[in-house]
Amino acid sequence: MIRLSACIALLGITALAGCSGGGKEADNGAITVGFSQVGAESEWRTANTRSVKEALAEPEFQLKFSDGQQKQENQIKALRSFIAQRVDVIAFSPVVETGWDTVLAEAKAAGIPVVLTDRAVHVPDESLYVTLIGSDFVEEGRRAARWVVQDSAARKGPIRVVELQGTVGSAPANDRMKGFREVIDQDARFQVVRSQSGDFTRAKGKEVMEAFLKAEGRNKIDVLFAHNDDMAIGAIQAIEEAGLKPGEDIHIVSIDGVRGAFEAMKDGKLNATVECNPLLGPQLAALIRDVHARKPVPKRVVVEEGVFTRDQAAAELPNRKY
Ligand code: GZL
Repeated sequence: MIRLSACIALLGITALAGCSGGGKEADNGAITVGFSQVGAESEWRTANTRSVKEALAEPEFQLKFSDGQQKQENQIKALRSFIAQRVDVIAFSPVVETGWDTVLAEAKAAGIPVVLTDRAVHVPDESLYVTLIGSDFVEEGRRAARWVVQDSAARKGPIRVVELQGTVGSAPANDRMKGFREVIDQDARFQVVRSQSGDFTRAKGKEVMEAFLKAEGRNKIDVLFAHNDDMAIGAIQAIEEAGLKPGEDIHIVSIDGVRGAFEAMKDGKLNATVECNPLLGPQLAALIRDVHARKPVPKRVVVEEGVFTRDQAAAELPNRKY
């Protein structure tokens, strides 16, 4: 009930800002949408951008799209530009969780509703955004750890784990780490011996894995947990260049479920990927339509996802949509 009243309260404020809310519909009556994307850092992000652009290409929308290049200052600039252009709705995927209070208050003052997609923000006042559509990253971290525990069932400890974290301060990095630790810390055989950010990119994932291998020694790492497939794919290159067999000498679990992960699993180099669905475009378009029409929407829309392992990869690959 609190959530619903928060949405209605915000929509009430929006209505007070002017009969058509703060936004200025396009000349053809289309809903003007300002979308600020994190960047183009991973296969996941590319698929997410494609899904959003396709869904908002419909004639009922006029999309203004901005690529933040993984920098918060670029996203804040884009949000301010959308406010100045008086778009009807702002949607964005925040690169990090904090530092949005001021610009979101400016959007609220302008009577422009904000829809969060993919990642969450930490703000003192939850009326600064209408809804968040995205995955449950804590559960994704738990699923990765549950796979590691069952994959290591026959092994004695100590089982040495290294972790490639996502972008520092981002919701997926914070929450995936939290979920993974919640499960893995219940089994004394596991030791997370190294944990460092690879910023969700292949290049950085490879670089940090090289450093892990150098610091720990070639045969001292049993498991790699990567917060996304792109960093895992970069790490696989580092493991091979160190003369080890990824997927065998070092068991690897990552998150996203992008095509590259299924190809790596098919080659036996990645052991499992936890799905994180980027195809949010259609659901986002429906939410924007409802928010613009001042219909109440849920404060949180969670996307359903699964877990895929090496033995399923060949059969599943043709079905993958991203
Ligand atoms: C998750 C998304 C993350 C992906 C990464 O919803 O925010 O950002 O897991 C992407 O691949 O870079």
